Amino acid sequence: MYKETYPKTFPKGFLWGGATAANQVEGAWNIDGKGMSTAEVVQKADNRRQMSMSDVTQETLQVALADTTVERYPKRRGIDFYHHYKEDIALFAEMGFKVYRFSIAWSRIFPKGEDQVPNEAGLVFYDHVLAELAKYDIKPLVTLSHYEMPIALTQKYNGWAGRETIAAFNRFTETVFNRYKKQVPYWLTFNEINTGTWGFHETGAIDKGLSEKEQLQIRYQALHHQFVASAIATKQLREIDSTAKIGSMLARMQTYPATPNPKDVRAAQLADEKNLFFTDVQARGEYPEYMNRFFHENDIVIQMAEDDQAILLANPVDFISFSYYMTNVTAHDQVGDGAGNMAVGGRNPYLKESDWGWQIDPVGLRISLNTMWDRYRKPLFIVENGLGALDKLENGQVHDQYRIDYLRQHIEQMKESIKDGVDLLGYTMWGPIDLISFSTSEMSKRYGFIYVDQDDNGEGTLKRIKKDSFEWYQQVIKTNGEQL
Ligand code: BGP
Repeated sequence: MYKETYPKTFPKGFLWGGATAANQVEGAWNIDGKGMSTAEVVQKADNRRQMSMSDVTQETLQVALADTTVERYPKRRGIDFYHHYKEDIALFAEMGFKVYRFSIAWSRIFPKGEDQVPNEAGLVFYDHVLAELAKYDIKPLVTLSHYEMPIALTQKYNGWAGRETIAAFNRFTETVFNRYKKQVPYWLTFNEINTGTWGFHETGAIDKGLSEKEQLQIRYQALHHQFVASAIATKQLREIDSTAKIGSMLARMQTYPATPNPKDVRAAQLADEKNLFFTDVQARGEYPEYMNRFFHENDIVIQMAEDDQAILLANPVDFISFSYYMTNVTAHDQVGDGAGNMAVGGRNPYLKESDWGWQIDPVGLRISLNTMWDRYRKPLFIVENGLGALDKLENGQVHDQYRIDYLRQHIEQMKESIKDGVDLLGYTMWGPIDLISFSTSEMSKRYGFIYVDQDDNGEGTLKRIKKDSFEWYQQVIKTNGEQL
């Protein structure tokens, strides 16, 4: 029997592709009826490599609302995918993509969050994107909320801190499920939902200046509202399009103990529990006891409506997706856990790091895959992974061997996990085309197989240029991961 099933490799139909988010590529922030989104009030910080996306205050919000400059707010500009989507999707098709992960900008469909009728022009844009993907037989994987929401909901309800936002979101989800049913086989509700513990970019709630305790209270309450909204969306999708699948999305960060001291091992376990808490709720349908204990010990009170728990329990996700960039190290006496800034965990002497200090750990991907498969027994989907680097364009070429090496090493580990028995649906590397960085709002932190001619000041022709890695990934897909 063992001989019949081994050696395993990537299954037939494995979904190879790439992932982007509306606010990092589309641009066209005030075109065709679009409203302003939370991502578009985040200023570019000068001369700062690491910038907190949770820096928005009432004051900076007022400045941003009145400001129409695009240079100061690069996510308003993106890489103008709004007008280049045909060209970009053709390039994805040329690489052989089986799947493309993108997000729908909620503020294109409901510009003010609670409009009487959806904005038809916004819906039409995604009709076109879907039609273009269908032309090449590329399956869409759509994120419903990727680090943005209509800013009007922040102004009215303090984003997800307000329970009213659940109804607004589920009107949006019902609208897009009805509009795009039978065209989208895979949906995700909230991108990297666990980063809601870091603040504004995920919760849309301004809590700058409050005490740490008050912030925790607001953030976990906002997250509870997202859990409920996600479960309601799951229910809606099952009624509207029973063949489509819906998943959760976690920024997976495995934490290692700094030493074999059992206290350090326990500290690492705790850090890991706090990471997996989110998928525990979304996959199992209930709050785990270790978090109830954490809330109790930290005086956090989650306000729940009467049937919230029943809604969660009745609507767990079909599959679990996650992003994977790095691992962390912790010790029982370490101050803080690095949350709020991905690059500030303990250092691991066995790992190299990227130019932005993200520790590169391919084996950690296998550990994460195996851990999550053991824990949930639901199909997994890697929906982000990649290397942000400072590429050099010379004579019209970018020689990015470092990117090829990074991706190859991670894909090798995926293969090992599949041999270990993990059910892996697919792999959408992050940023197949260069885009605006989430955490720094820079253009120069590049991930793509396709170079975009634009600098940090928004100067450039926006011309798309294939890097060396373009052909490499094309080969990977063509051979279904055999030729790495
Ligand atoms: C994830 C986000 C993406 C993305 C990626 C890389 O956390 O889901 O939106 O951008 O990280 O991060 P960065 O752009 O900060 O390098």
